Amino acid sequence: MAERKQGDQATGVRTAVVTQTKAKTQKPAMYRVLLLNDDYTPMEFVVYILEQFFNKSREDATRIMLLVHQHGVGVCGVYTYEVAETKVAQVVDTARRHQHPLQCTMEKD
Ligand code: TYC
Repeated sequence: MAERKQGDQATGVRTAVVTQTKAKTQKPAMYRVLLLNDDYTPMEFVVYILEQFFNKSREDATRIMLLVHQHGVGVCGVYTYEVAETKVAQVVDTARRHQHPLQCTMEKD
């Protein structure tokens, strides 16, 4: 009879070691895009911004706009860094072209 390796001498049960390696991909850091309230930007313009750049329905856009109006700040969406940066730039650029003081910023989620 062939000699058995250590570990299965008594029982004949063979064991194996399984090592789990760390996933090579990392989830990208995400950033919240925030709208800030002010006293001058028309409500309808804020709703338009939320529909146009954040793909919100009129109902969701109105709800977010009112939330910002009442609380001073609100989240429009959560995106990767480059997408969030682009959205902030589009909002600020569009607001300035329409001569509205609307402020939009981003922060790490
Ligand atoms: N407070 C503005 C008004 O009364 C409306 C407004 C809402 C402005 C949200 C900015 O992010 C904003 N016309």
